[in-house]
This record gives sequence, structure tokens and C-alpha cells, in this order.
Amino acid sequence: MAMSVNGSAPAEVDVVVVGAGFSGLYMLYRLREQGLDAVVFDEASDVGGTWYWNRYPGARCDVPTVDYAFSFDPRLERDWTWSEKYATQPEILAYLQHVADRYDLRRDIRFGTRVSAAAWDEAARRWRLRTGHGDEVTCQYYVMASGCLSLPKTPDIEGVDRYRGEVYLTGRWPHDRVDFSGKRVAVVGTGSSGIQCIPLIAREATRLTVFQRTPNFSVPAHNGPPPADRLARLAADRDGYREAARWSRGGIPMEITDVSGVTAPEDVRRQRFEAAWQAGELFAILGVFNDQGINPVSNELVAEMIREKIRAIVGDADTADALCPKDHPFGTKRPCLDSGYFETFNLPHVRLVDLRRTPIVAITEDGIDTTGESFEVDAIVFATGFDAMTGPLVSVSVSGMDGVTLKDKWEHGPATYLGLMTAGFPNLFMITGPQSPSVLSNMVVSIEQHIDWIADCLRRLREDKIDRIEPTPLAEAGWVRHSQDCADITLYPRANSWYMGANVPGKPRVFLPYIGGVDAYRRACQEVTENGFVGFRLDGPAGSRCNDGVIRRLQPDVAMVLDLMASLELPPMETMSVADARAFIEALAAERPPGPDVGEITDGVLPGPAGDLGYRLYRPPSAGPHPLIAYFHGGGWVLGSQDSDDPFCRDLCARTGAVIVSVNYRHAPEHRFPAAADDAFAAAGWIAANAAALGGIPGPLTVAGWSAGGNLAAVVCQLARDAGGPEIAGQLLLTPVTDADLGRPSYSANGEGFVLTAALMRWFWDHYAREPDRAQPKASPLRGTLAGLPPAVVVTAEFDPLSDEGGAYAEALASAGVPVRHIRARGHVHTSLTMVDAVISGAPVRAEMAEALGSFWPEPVLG
Ligand code: N01
Repeated sequence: MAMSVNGSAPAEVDVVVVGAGFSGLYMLYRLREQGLDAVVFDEASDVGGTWYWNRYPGARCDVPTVDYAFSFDPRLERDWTWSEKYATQPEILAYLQHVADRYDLRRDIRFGTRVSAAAWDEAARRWRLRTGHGDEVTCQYYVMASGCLSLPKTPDIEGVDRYRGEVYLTGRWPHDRVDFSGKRVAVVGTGSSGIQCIPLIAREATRLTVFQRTPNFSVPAHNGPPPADRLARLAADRDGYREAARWSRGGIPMEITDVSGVTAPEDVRRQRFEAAWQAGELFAILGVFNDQGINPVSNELVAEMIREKIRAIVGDADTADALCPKDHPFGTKRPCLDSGYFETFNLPHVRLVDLRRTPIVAITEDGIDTTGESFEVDAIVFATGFDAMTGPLVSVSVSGMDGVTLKDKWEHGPATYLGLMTAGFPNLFMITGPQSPSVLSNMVVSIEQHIDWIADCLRRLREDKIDRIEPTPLAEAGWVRHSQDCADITLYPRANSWYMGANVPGKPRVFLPYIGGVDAYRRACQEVTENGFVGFRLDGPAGSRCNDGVIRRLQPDVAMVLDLMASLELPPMETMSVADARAFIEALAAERPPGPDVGEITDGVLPGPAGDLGYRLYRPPSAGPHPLIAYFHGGGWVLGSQDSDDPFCRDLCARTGAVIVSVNYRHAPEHRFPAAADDAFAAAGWIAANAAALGGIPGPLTVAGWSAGGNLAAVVCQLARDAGGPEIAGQLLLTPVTDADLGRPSYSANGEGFVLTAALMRWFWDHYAREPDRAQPKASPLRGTLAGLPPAVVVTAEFDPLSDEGGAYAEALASAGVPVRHIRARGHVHTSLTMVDAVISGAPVRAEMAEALGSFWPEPVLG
């Protein structure tokens, strides 16, 4: 049996660790290994952290226990056998007690001790901590291993203190067994804790009333012996299995499906869902389709199949309906694993009270009053959750540089570098802090990764005689932005979840964990150290150094596309023949998502200066007439067609409510400069002249184009101005070619690795225009006269060789008195904004573009 060891706190140590759960125990182990002098403080009277406090009936982990265990010592794994697929709280607590004893950790843990305040002393380069016992401890490094879900939310319900019966909080459950036999019990809250304890409380109570505010998705755990397949894989190759976990998306080795919910046939959908339902694992049900976390249609398929299950289990139709979650996409609130939860509502003495219909008015001396009824109860169990992730960190007064507290710094949401440290708080580490994978992953894998990183960091600092480490504001801001970018392409921000801080009144609504994946995150942490502690300022007696920078600047989905393309090891396009390059572009186009539906799409031909030109017309569903856009596709004047930009044109049509006429002009090298420009100008004239017949509003025409098409759109505007028509309302230039000068800095900074390369751009120019022609404004519109041109929306992508010339065109237009809106697409490459439905982070940029186009047209128009 575990024993609490207590001694007085030492006055001075190398490292103080707060928390003696999984994190604190392993941290202490690693610190000792390095010969560092460390002490751990914990408020509890024993080890265990979350597993010490959450002793409510039915408490278990929701990650299979063979995965939810330390991997740092193979002998520990060999000597410990889990009895169930999902171990109970007592078994997990026993495991942690075993770990503490096995490595003789208790002698450096002070139980029953809370750290009440911590302050950084810059002159001494030490943290000064005060404990609840009044002791002061100083240390060089301060590690907050205080857990993500360790600060229970106080039930924010009127009258809670008035109640005279028994009150229990799942997150602070008594150590002695609670017997509900013969009692009328209320449970408030239906998150993981409520859903786990409700079936067990129902076994004892004479009457159980469940007060539900938001129904939750839950799948059966199918608990039993540890999964045989996992055990076999571990037995065959333990190291390989654990390494696979470390480099997996969620911290458990799993195959990622490539089946999309949107495109899979119904039988495949059902079969995949049933398999996941039977597996009884969170990551299985969260990975039925590869797009369920980002695509609402795919997500709803899974959600509805779960609702069907709930309706099939629960006998009473009204109760079943009330138990069906409808207000958030599946997975965006933590789904639960249960053992007989929905079945419990079929018991005659169990009743569900839907607080959405009849909210709680107050807690009274005898029970709970709702707007519909009064419930007298003998005991109330609050399963009302936690002030998650940031709560445990800011509930202690932690003050860093210049006395600024963490609470003040994070008033509008947490800001961390890698979820490990925060600027202004030197030598303070957080284990599984905000903006790290933490609660979205197998916690133990993430805990080990953080602690290994910290231990390795401290070793290196000592070797280099560094005694102070702090992330830079630039690095931190970059990581916060990246973390947010990752969340923004998912459905998660749509839910009022504790992931969003939405369960605590007044807490900023920010997505707290890092959703980019354990593997991607681990890679980022490794790169930071391998490249000389990118984004950290390091100080020591011998001086300071700082390799400042941002570790992730690409949009996460753009990075995924680039990784995928790199893995295909394709030959560079400029080494292909023109015919092969065209065939390659067509093959790529066939693989893409189609883009949104529009009212009507028709193909036609229009007269060009040297023969007919094909065009494709996109009409919004409404009657019209609509604004009219002449559109020119990208492809370096050599490649592309109406097909290549089809998803983008659909998107443009759907967003702007305009008729889009996508023109196929003549291509080089068969038809060199100025054929494409002449075709584009002629097409614009014809489209303007035939506006009414095309469904457009007669009058000024809008021109638009992407890349080389952007070049043509810009040229058309200059030609139209000079020729006195057609009248142009505005120009949308998406990552346009504006100048033949390939010497701009963006050519060298972004010339390789971002799809459109400097070499490919050279290839395009060589095919399109002879050297002497390139300086003409008809090829390089930046060199033309810009005064008197129509208003422009210029979009540049951060990682595009063309970004500087696009920016230069926007500036030059503005200098010439032309109204310009310059949209800078952060983290994008030349091609990513047109990858509709494949690169989701492009959608807000296209929305901004569409909104800007609206300013060209007199009346607001809806498609
Ligand atoms: O807390 P929760 P939890 N009046 O926040 C309701 C992990 N965990 O302790 O959704 C009425 O999820 C609240 O309603 P609403 C796991 O990560 C894991 O259950 O805000 N109701 C909700 O129903 C989990 O996600 C396991 O409308 C009120 C519930 O209380 C996380 O811990 C086991 C209310 C709170 O649900 C938290 O789970 C347990 C009010 N005033 C926990 N205030 C494993 O299986 C709140 N609610 C490993």
C-alpha cells in the first residue's frame, strides 16, 4: 500500500516539479537520471494525479490501457500486466503507486503540499516558490506537471450552497466508498464522468434522475480483457510498437483511412462505421472517414449513425431523442466511451431531465427545481467538468518578468511556444500545456515526449553552460498562430466545448490543444532543437544567443499537400515535354474534389482574333441578371484549360453570385506572345458585348485570372483603357505574373519547394515570349502605365516566387491612384488558393476575395 512520505521542503533545488501524476513521476525519474536535485510537490496525499482524485464509480481510462502506460522502461512493461482493455481507476492508481515505489520516487515528493505562488527573480535567475505551508523554495527550473483536467469547475448553479443532502463532485470523490443504496440520487452533467458513473449509480440508487444540459456522443467501450491483437504486436516487437505510437497521429499506432465519407458508397460507410462501433475505441470512431473532422457532410454521416444506435437502444422515443446530440459536430466535444450508458435509461427508476426544455431554476434545501418540476433528492453528484488546460496553470499566482502574472498574460487566451514554455517566464516548463497535443492524444505518449524534450533540453543547457532559457515573442506568436491555423481547418471551433474554454463562464473562447497531430508536433519539437533552439533566447555566464524564428509558417493543409507531392518524387515539370506536362496537369485535375455546385454550367465558343475560343460559363442558381466576370485560367500560358480551373470558377461563382465566363485562350509554345493576350482582350470585348445573352448585367465587365491568367487580366485592363473599351469594373489578380524580372527576392526565397519553382517559371517564360518581347507591358504589365486602370484586388501568396511582383503591382497601382485591395494569403503557395475543398485554409482568403469583388458592383448581389 502506498505511503505518503513527507519531509520539510528543501530551501534550494535545481528543479521543482508540481504534480505527482504520470507527468510528475516521470519528470522526477528523468531529472534524477541527470543528477539534478529535484523535489515534487502535490496537494494530494499520494501519487496519481487525476487518478488520485477521480475515484467516482466507473472511472476508467478511455484509451486502451496497454497504450496508456509508460514506455520508457521495457522492464516496467514486462513486469506489469493490465487486467482489462480499459483499466479502472484503482488499477491505474495502483500502477502509478508501483512506478513510484519501483523507482524510489517518493523520497523526493512532498505530499499535502500546494505551491501557492511562484515568482521569477531575474537578478538571481531563480524561481522563488511559496508552499501552502509557508515554506519558501528556490529553484533554477520550475516544471508545472499539474495536469490538464485537474481543476474541477465549481458548479455554477444558483443555490448550490443551500442544499442539505449529500453532495459529491466526480473530480474530488471521497476515498471511502459512497453507498447510494436506498437513496434518491441526482447526477448533473453528462460528459465522460457523468456517462461513466450513471450506470453504476443506477445499480444502487432507488431513483436516479439525470440532469442533462447537452447530450453527448458516446460509443460502447466493449470492455473486457486487453485486446489480443495489441498484446501480440507488443510481444512481437515492443520497441517497434512504441515507436509507431510516438510517430502516430494520436499516440496510438493506427492506420489512417483514405476513405472519404462524402464519396464512399453507402455500404462502405455502414461497414466502416459498424467496425468502429464494434471496436469500442475512440480513435476508431473518430477515424471512420478521413474527412469527418473537417467536412460537415461527412461528419453528419457518422453523427447520424450514432443517433440511430441511440434510438435503437433507448426504449422511450422522447428520451432517446433528448439523448441524441444535435448541436455540435461529432468529435468536436470529447466523445465518451461507455458501459451500458444509454441502456440505463430503459430502467424504470432512471429518468432523464432535459435541461434544454426545462432548465434548472435553483438548487433548494431538498433538491433541484427546474422550470417544469421540483425534484427531492438525497444526494447530488456534480459531474460538471473542469477548468481545463489553462485553469490549473493560472490558478496559482505565477509571476514572470517584471512581475507580470501568467493569468494576466493569458487574459485573452493562452500563448505558448510548443505548449512547453511561454515568453516572459524564463525556465518555466509546462507538461502537456495549451497548444500541445495533450488532451487530443494518448496523454501518456504526449507526457513522455514533453518530458524527454525537457530533459534533453536541460542536459544541453548544462553542457553549453546556459542557465536561462526563454522563448521569443516572435516564435511564440508564430506557434500560437500555427496552432490556431490547425484548429481553423477543422470543425472543432464550432462546438461549445471545454477544448474551446466554452464550459467556463468568462473564459476566452480559444481552441486550447494542438490538433496537428502527435507526429507533426514531435517533428516540430525536434526541428526546434536540431536547428539550434529555434525561437529560444539562451543566456549563460559566457553570453547570450538567440536563433529567432518561427518553426511552422505554412498553412497546415498546404504543408500536407507539399509533403504528399514530395513523397511522390515526381520529375520537375520543367524537365518534361510540353505534352507530358499537359497530360500530368489533366491527370491531377481528375483527382481533385469538384468544387461547389452552381446553378448551371455550359460550354460554348466565342470568336477570337485567330479562330474560335472555347469557354465555360458558370451561372448562379438565382434568376439574374448577375455581374459578369471574364476569367483567364493559370498554367504559365502553356498549360491549363477551362477544366484546370473548374473548381475555382465554381467557387468564385458560388461566392460572388456572378456569372463566370472562363475563356480558353491560345497556348504557347504553339502560339507565342502576344497570342494569349490578344485572345484575352478579344474575349473580354465579346463577353462585354454579349453580357445580356450570357445572363450578365450589361455594363462594365469584371476581369479575373490566376497566375498567367492574372497576367492576362491585368493586360486586358491596360489594353481596354488604351482602346477606350470594353469598360472594366474591376480586376481580380490572383497570384499574378506581372513582370519578367526573375531577380526579385521572392524568387530566391520561394524558388524551390513550393510547387511553382523559379525554374518552372523560367520554362514558362521561355515558351511564352522571346526575351526582347518580355519587357513590353503586354507581357509585363508592371512596366506599363498604370494610371486610369480599374480598381484592383491583388492576391499574393506568402510562399510564392511571384509574391514580390504581385505586391509590386499592387503598390504601383496604388501609387498611380488606382484603388487597390491587396490580400496577402499567409502560409499559402502559388497553387494552394485554387485547391478548392482540398486546401481548406484557402477558403477564408477566397471569401475575402469575393467580398472585395463585391465592391466593384453597384448592388449587393447574392447567388
Ligand atoms: O466534464 P465535461 P467531464 N448545469 O465538461 C454539464 C476527461 N475524462 O468531467 O455540455 C448543468 O465533459 C455539461 O453540460 P454542457 C475527458 O477528456 C475522461 O465529464 O456544458 N449542466 C456537461 O454535460 C472528458 O472530456 C474520462 O452543456 C452542467 C458536463 O456537465 C473530460 O475529462 C473520464 C453545468 C460536464 O462534462 C471532462 O469530462 C472522465 C450546469 N451549470 C473525464 N455545468 C475517461 O474516460 C456543466 N454541466 C478517461
